Amino acid sequence: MSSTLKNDRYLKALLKEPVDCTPVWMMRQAGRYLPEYRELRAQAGDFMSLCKNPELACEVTLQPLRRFDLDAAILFSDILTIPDALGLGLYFSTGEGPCFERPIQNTADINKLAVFDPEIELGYVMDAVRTIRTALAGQVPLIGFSGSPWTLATYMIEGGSSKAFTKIKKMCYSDPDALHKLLDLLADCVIVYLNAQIKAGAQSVMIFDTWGGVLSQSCYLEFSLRYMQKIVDGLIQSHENRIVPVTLFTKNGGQWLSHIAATGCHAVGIDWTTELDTARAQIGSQVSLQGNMDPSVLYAPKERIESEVQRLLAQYGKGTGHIFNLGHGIHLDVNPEHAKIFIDAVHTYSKPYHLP
Ligand code: 1CP
Repeated sequence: MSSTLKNDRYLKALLKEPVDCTPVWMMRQAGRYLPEYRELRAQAGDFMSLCKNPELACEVTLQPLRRFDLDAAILFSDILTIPDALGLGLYFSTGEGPCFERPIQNTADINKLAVFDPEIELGYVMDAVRTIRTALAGQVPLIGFSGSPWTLATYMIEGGSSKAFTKIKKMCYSDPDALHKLLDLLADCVIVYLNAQIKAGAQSVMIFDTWGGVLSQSCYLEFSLRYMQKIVDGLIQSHENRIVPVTLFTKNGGQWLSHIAATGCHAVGIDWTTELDTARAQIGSQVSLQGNMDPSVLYAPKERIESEVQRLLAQYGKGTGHIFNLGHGIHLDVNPEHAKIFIDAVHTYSKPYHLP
């Protein structure tokens, strides 16, 4: 596999090496806001059929790169492949989001779980990574990803998406030992899963802790960050003669930045509720920052999108160490033309910030 990259801005910024302009990609950049995605998804039938077919997963990964000047590709898959591989029976019912046939209901259910072989149980993900890497032909780096143990556990215990997280939060206080057992196993699963993605060709990895921000500080440290720390410690550090940078993103985790940076990750994702200058002052000497434009800005007219990009670039200030992104996934009803305006604006207006 060739490791020559035509555009390595994203990897360089993650490692705080100088770049010519600020790299940019968008969380959920492949997906339902793109008409070409909706067309392919209608043909495939359902979302998991897209994920389980490496050629289709590759096609969907590349769709946004054909439209926009993105600096990274992200594997098209989902965080819930892990619970599926653990035997919970994932399905997506129309309009309801993810569901499990067999959610975790008691300690006995947790005791039955065992770490899988990712090349077997999640072989379709590794095939997708290999197919995408070949198809990218060094155009931009490929990001692999996983959910954090806490975020995966919320889906496994609540049985799907949740707003109040009552079952798992009850467990934090009524049966913490059982929850720790589950989170520890999930951390082991994430380690083997991400290491397999790295060996298959992922050049950087990101951990999505979408629901860590619903916890109190002490519960966050005990039930979420502790297991992300275990993962950071267990990941392959370099592959193909390159460091494999790790990004941790706890949505609504702005009050815990110094704890997150202390894990030894390379970059910390921030959402729009945290200011880039505050975050840089706090942890910018240790890690790079990814973020943080409110995805709703993409509903605004061109001039407003451009002025918001300029404001955020000025807020980060001069030098490397910033990966521009949205603070969370792109909304389903955004006009793709607005995404293009956003991406081009980042490249155009960031150049002065990278002059020597
Ligand atoms: O076509 C469809 O109907 C499926 C919609 C969809 C898509 C496009 C789902 C279902 N997952 C995805 C892809 C996906 N999911 C990616 C692809 C790469 C990209 O372009 O970014 C990634 C990285 C994810 C990760 C993911 N899935 C997260 C973490 C990131 C985040 O957005 O916070 C979470 C929480 C999920 C769970 C999930 N997957 C899908 C749904 C509807 C949900 C539930 C979200 C919720 O509980 O609110």
